[in-house]
This record gives sequence, C-alpha cells and structure tokens, in this order.
Amino acid sequence: MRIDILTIFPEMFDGPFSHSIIKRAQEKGLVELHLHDIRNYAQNKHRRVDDYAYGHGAGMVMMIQPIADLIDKLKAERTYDEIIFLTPDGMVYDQREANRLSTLGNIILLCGHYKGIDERLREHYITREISIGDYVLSGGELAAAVLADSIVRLIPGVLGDETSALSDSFQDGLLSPPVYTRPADYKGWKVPDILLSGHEAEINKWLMEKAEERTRQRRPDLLEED
Ligand code: 6GU
Repeated sequence: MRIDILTIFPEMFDGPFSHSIIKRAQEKGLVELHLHDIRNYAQNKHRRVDDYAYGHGAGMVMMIQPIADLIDKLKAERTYDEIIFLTPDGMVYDQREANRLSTLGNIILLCGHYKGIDERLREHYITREISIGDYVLSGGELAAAVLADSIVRLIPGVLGDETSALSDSFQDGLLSPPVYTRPADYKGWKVPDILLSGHEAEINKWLMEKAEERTRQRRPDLLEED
C-alpha cells in the first residue's frame, strides 16, 4: 500500500512515522509513506498557499493552484483509490472505515489549514471527506497521522501476532475485556480465578461476557448499530 500525504507541515509527521509499528511496516516494505510539501508547488513569488475568502471575512482559504498541481502530478504517476480530505465537516472516522481503507492500493491524504480549502478542490479532486471527531484541530496533520496509524496496523504482516488486530476494541463491534499480567496477587488485589484456571472454553466465555458488559456500560451505542 502507498499513502501520499499533502501538507504544509511535513515535519509534523517525523515523530509519528519514525516509531515502532509504522516504522517497521515501512522497513518491511508493507507500506510506503510519502510526504509532499504543498508550498513547493506554489507558483507565486512568496510561495503563498492561502488567500482571502471571497465574499465574507471567514479568514484565509487554501488556494487551488498548488494543491491541484500536486494532485495532478501524483495522478499522472499512478491511479489513486481515494483522495481524502481531512476536515471537521467530513464523515466521522471509525474502525469500519479503517478496515476498508487498509484494503486499498494507493491513497492521498490532504491536510487542510486555515478556514479550509477552495471548494472547487473538493468538487473536482476529493473522493472522501473524513473527520476524526467532533472537536476542532488546528490542521489536518494530526488527523492524517491518526488515519495512517490506524490503517497501517491493519495491513497483513504489519503486526507480529496476526490475530492481535482482530481482537482490538471495535473490531468485533465490542470494547475489549479487561486484561491482567503477573503477579496474580498484588498487595491483595487478585487476578480473577477463572483466568488462572486453564479452562480455555470457560475463559473465552468469561472474556466475551466481560466485553459485552463493558460495552453495555460504557458504549451502549455500539450495541445498537447494525
Ligand atoms: Cl480531520 N481536521 C481538523 N482541522 N479538525 C478536526 C478534524 C480534522 N477532525 C476532527 N477535528
């Protein structure tokens, strides 16, 4: 899989992409992450990528030309399955969408800033608009890093234990059950006996009950979904 990220702050991805799972996935050749500085495509003297909004004082808007030229260049090199704009007015991201995106070949993530991007970019280039939740970030970069992380860990071969992504919270529509490790007794706080019993079938039944109980208590909305 290949992910191209279009941003005015490529350095913001140095941290998230140079550690653990995403780093190893790149080293193993399972994913290619490419950062593109939108400013390098500005054709004006001062390398401006934003301008005043027409018609009202909404603040600055990211201009068409640099982003359009950059996307045109990438599209001439390969076909993209999705061109995603990260924006608080997009569809709210969830595990189902992460699963879907992880099956694609090439995607573009466009990070917005200021008051947004010229609407014509959304009409003519963007195939999907995604928000990571109902709060406002200063830009799409952190949201793009969230998407990249959640997608890359689902690519087969990225996680050491192939089953571990399958048992994530949300993957089966439930929150995960509680987990414990040694010691079995910490200052009188004991691990539930059932987990030490060795009865695999009963343990699995207990884990499922706990997952359902936790979901009912904390996220009943997840149980109502189809
Ligand atoms: Cl994708 N962008 C911004 N700027 N804020 C957000 C967001 C995205 N998702 C939630 N808040």
